[in-house]
Amino acid sequence: MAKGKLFLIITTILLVVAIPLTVYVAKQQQETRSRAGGGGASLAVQPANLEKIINDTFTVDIVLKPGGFAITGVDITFTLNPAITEFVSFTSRSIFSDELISNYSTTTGDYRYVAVDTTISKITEDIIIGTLTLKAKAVGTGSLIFQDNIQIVGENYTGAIPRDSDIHGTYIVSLPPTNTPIPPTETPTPTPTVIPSPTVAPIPSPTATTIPSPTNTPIPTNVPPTATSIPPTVTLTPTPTATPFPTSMPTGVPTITTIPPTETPTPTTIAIITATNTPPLTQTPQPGDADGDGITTILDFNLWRSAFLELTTDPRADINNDGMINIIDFNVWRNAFLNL
Ligand SMILES: [Ca+2]
Ligand SMILES: [Ca+2]
Repeated sequence: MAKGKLFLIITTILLVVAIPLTVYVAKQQQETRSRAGGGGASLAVQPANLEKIINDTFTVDIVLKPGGFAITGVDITFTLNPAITEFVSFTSRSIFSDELISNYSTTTGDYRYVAVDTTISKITEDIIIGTLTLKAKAVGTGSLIFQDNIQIVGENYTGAIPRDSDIHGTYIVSLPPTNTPIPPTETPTPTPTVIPSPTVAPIPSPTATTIPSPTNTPIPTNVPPTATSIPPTVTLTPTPTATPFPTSMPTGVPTITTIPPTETPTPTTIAIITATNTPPLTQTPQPGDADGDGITTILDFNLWRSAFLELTTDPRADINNDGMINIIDFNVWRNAFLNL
């Protein structure tokens, strides 16, 4: 009986421990699976929200989140609000072997960063691409927006990798706290002396001078001097004589209004000519366009890379059609992509 009881107790203990353990392990496996097959790659700016004082210089990191993919190239554009935050610099962390474009446009506030990796390495973990230095330029809300035309390419994936939602940045710039000038005023001796002097000075001097002078003028209204002051105003009657000029003006106006109507037909004809010119321009073939979608992008690079590393046997990777897939094809693509 004692042995049976002991067996029962041990079995119960084992069950109590085993059930939660099994649930825990199952949950962990599920989480790992969901991470691996995540929504897609995305970008984030860190920190995403900051409050800054005007003229402050600060840095934010641009982070690439592969989301379960093996990243081999990025074509990123993010837009700043140049009226609020001034671009100072972008320091790349050189995580890709080839940085093709790293450029800021002061006119649009766009920063474009294009980098590919021509080696066998690829990015599978969240990583900082570079650090952006900004300066709080004016009071308001600045922003850092990742653009929709961003392309991310990766190993074993044809075309652009699906995108998960990006984390954009918001930077609030305000004036230095008005409390700073107040502290000095709090110092006992100087403040009291400053306050009384301005308050006394403005009130007596202007009020005294203004009040007497008008009050004096109304009183002598009966006195001839006031009458003499009216004549000067009468001398202004020459101004009405100026009215003849306006009358001549209108006569000039009608002649002008007739000219515009005759010119308006001409623009309409120009518009038709430009429309007819547009179709033939679209017929130019694109060098470096390995996938044949009409544009040279990092997707073409990725197609070449996969075949070059013998991960695929896509004949389209032979960009210059010489029967070989080698770095010459990469160079053709690169020259075309960079318009060299
Ligand atoms: Ca293409
Ligand atoms: Ca070739």
